Amino acid sequence: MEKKSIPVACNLDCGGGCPLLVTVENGKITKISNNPVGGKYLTGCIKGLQMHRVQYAPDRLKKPMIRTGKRGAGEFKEVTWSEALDLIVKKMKQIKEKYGNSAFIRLGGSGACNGALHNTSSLTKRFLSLFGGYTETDSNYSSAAGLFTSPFILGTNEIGIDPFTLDNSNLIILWGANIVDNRLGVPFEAKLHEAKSRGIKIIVIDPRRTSTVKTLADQWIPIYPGTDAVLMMAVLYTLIKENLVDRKFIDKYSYGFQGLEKYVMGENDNTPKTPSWAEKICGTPPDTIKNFSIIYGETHPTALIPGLSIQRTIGGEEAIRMSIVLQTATSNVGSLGGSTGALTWGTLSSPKIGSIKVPTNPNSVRIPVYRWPDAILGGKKGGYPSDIRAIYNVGGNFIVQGSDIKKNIRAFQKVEFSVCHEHFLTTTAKYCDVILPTTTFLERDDYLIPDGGNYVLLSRKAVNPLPDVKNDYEIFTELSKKLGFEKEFTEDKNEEEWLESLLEDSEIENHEEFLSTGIFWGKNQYRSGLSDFITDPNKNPLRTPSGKIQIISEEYSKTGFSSIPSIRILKPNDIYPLRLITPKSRYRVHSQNYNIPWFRDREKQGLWINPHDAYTRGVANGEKISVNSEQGIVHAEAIVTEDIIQGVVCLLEGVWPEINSDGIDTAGSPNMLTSTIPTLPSQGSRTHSTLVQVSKIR
Ligand SMILES: Nc1nc2c(c(=O)[nH]1)N[C@H]1C(S)=C(S)[C@@H](COP(=O)(O)OP(=O)(O)OC[C@H]3O[C@@H](n4cnc5c(=O)[nH]c(N)nc54)[C@H](O)[C@@H]3O)O[C@H]1N2
Ligand SMILES: Nc1nc2c(c(=O)[nH]1)N[C@H]1C(S)=C(S)[C@@H](COP(=O)(O)OP(=O)(O)OC[C@H]3O[C@@H](n4cnc5c(=O)[nH]c(N)nc54)[C@H](O)[C@@H]3O)O[C@H]1N2
Ligand SMILES: [Mo]
Repeated sequence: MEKKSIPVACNLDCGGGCPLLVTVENGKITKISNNPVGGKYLTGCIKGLQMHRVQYAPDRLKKPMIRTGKRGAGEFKEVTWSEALDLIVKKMKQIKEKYGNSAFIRLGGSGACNGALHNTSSLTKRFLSLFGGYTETDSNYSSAAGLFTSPFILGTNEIGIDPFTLDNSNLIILWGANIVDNRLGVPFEAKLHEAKSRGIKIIVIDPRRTSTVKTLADQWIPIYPGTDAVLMMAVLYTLIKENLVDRKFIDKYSYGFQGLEKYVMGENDNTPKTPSWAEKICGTPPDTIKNFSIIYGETHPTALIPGLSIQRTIGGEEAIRMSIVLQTATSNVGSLGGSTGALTWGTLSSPKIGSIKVPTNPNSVRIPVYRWPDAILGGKKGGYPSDIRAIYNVGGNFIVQGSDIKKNIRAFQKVEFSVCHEHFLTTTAKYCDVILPTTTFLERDDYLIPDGGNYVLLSRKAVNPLPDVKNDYEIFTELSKKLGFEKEFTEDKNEEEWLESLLEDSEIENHEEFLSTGIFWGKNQYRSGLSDFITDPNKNPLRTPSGKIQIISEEYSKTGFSSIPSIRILKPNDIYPLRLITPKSRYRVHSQNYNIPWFRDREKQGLWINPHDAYTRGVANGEKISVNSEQGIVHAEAIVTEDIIQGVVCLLEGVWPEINSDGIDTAGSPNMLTSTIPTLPSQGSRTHSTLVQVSKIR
């Protein structure tokens, strides 16, 4: 019996990037464990360690398929690769000839997005650019508002912290960050446990009592979603009142504080932004706000780690601005153990290693990703830059993950042609005309560039691919050949040669060591974004008009919004009195794993609702309820729980919908309820700003 242990890197986009060891016996995976090279801090989670359940799922796609029934019906015939690829080539040529290149849109997001070579987004962009161009989906679902806003304030998006810097923190604030389930950088959870055992206080601000609250927090501060900027204003008010702002630091490193101070103290509008003022909007008791502000102002350094959640709301841009303001006012920016207050996940550079290049898109048409269905349905007449006729989807399940599922379905129904590369017959795949079965990261060699952490990993092919399944790279190579640009796509390199050249193009000097240990650690694991600026602001000014932190930004006001941080929130009303949040599940990566019973059975599916809200609606735990929003209706089971505050309900994202003949989803899929109207000016996602009503189904 042959038994091997093979190093792989988990390429699931769940906030991680973990070195794993796969035990293979007679060609079959028998175990996945942590690779000791990751040490104490780089350890896998349940999704990576149980990845064999995905690999060997009976519903993995095994053959190319062409649609035979109506779109969405799930009726396909299995075909040969040449039949499938020939049809794609024929359709792509026809559409290009008739409408031009902007008629193609690229969709795709989370699937294998951290590979150096097998990177769904880079490969698709490369292929479509060499084909002559396409309509690009700009920014991303995750962090559009944050990434848009921070450069106005800080001049850069190199703004994160390495998880190891928590060794130096004396207070840690997880502001809408559910580290235990979402990771947001692999070492964070272990580092938080260490901080806790050192006696460092950890405060979590979240509408839910999350696993992070339960296992790590000293204090849980509840808040209504989408109101973080309000709470932050009241914290700033208290810090000013209690003389806990660092005026010297503010003067030296920032621009415009006095303007914001006037606003916060109510000098312009007679409304001081006091804790009692804030309570009415964000629901947090004034004493809690006051005590929290004092602890925060008195403890240094403090790492304020925002989740991405606070900016996936209407006005999420303002929450990011204010969180930078708070860290500036308390002189925590750029110090070891502090943070900038801006997004920390994926906002520091990774060690240099080559990655497959994306040529410039010859067709410079772009639309914000959050609006892809609007762009398809609206076209040029609706004010969008192109009339889209074809969808090329790789590494995304956008019908489920995009907001407003019914709209997404209409968009897929409108186009003339759609293709996807997939592992499974997802909801999105069901609406495609051609589906190409593709490999998992366990079936190919790659390097992994994680989103949070100063290291790169080697990922070896652990098992042979299913017999008729191909790598995305291979698929695009074959299509390029048929379309006449194979040489440009491959640069005459096979996958092995690519991997050699990407490693050549890296800062890794000792290749042998990397290839045997499977890990390369960047030189410094204690980076704190903007520390150079803080050390010497004259020598290293920020790339902002003032060279300093722009608490007031005249540039920002050119976007049509206030030059000083302001407040924009979605207020509940009589028809839709409840705020719906749709966070991540611990057992899924977005919609991945939903189809695998083992993962689904780990967690109760349904709508989290507070006992008070359930009682006033006559709903008992486990009963069927209807959740309505302007966009749609979901039927689900009520999970009556104190783990969510009154006035807020929660459906975990990533549920494949089951839409009945009345247009109602009976699986509990949150994007049936969300809207594609983005937060502005970033055009970012606002999935945590949705208003709903809940009623009992009688
Ligand atoms: N297990 C798992 N982990 C993941 C992912 C996954 O699919 N599964 N996806 C990864 C990806 S791509 C991303 S972008 C990140 C996303 O990371 P986040 O956006 O931070 O994740 P969420 O789970 O949406 O929200 C985090 C927490 O914020 C709370 N919350 C929601 N709205 C608000 C609000 O307005 N204010 C405050 N204070 N709290 C709020 C939620 O209750 C939740 O506990 O996660 C990554 N990690
Ligand atoms: N309501 C609500 N909606 C949300 C969010 C939310 O918080 N609430 N979060 C948003 C966020 S932050 C994100 S990032 C998006 C994610 O949105 P998506 O990117 O659509 O998310 P996934 O469900 O992970 O889809 C990835 C798909 O890629 C496939 N895949 C995996 N590996 C490979 C591969 O190697 N090759 C190919 N060809 N395919 C592969 C998987 O099978 C899966 O179907 O969702 C967004 N949607
Ligand atoms: Mo994301």
